[in-house]
Amino acid sequence: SASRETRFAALRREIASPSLSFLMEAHDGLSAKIVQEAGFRGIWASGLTTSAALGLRDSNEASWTQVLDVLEYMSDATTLPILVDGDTGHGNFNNVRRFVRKLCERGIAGVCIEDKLFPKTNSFIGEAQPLADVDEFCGRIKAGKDSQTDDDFVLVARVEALISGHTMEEALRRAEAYHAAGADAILIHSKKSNADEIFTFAERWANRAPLVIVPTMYYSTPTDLYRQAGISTIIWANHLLRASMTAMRETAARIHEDESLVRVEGSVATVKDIFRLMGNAELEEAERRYLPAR
Ligand code: SPV
Ligand code: MG
Repeated sequence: SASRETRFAALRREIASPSLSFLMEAHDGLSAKIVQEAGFRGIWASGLTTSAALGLRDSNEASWTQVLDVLEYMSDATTLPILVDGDTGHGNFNNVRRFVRKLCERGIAGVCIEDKLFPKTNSFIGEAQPLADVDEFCGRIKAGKDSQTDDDFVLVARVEALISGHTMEEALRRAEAYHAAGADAILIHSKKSNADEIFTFAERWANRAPLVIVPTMYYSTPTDLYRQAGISTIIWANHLLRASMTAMRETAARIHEDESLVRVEGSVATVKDIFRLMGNAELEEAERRYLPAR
């Protein structure tokens, strides 16, 4: 039954199914709960926003075990499958192996690794970032797949060729190599302000494996066009962190200026809402069951 489907199987189904799926960014337990409450069926644990929520840059400043700790809070906070942004895999094939084993232990349903070098730099910074050697990156993919302890664990290989200024041919060559190495899906990334190169890639890729996209920079393209192009999964990659930055800034500025809470009270979540979202009702029930009656 659906209630017994593992999170690994749920993510695999989202990515493998012919219908368009959506993963919404979260970066901690609270935002993970909000993604589930909104009705999404999966979470993108973004490296950019998980880092930023810790006050760090998207440059592997958080160690991989610190990322794992955040993922555990996110996983405990929801029943949704999580695709984690594994950056470059935190090193070579051997680091990928250990990372994948630890993800599987904690019920994290999948990982995306990108074909760059450790320490990574965010794709939207600078030009012509160096790419990993294709064969070396294929080793990372194989090592990751050989290390998964659940058959449904999903490994997405992310192609940075277009971002780094390489040709469409190079992007396709890399995607084909990563697919042959065992990747379950290909994330083709672009930083153009329109989706032209995404559509060209999708057409030439012709569904050899599911395609995942991240329309952060080409945000104005209508979603139905991705459906028609046969895209598997869209990642809304950073918008809860960005929304919270705006809300926190406005609220902090208003309180600072007014030396009063009067103007913010009506526009912030209530304290009761916090109790509800964190499941305080369950604790009260458990107290009745487990604490001696008074
Ligand atoms: C992230 O959310 O960390 C990503 C997507 O990797 S991007 O910022 O577009 O590289
Ligand atoms: Mg990232």
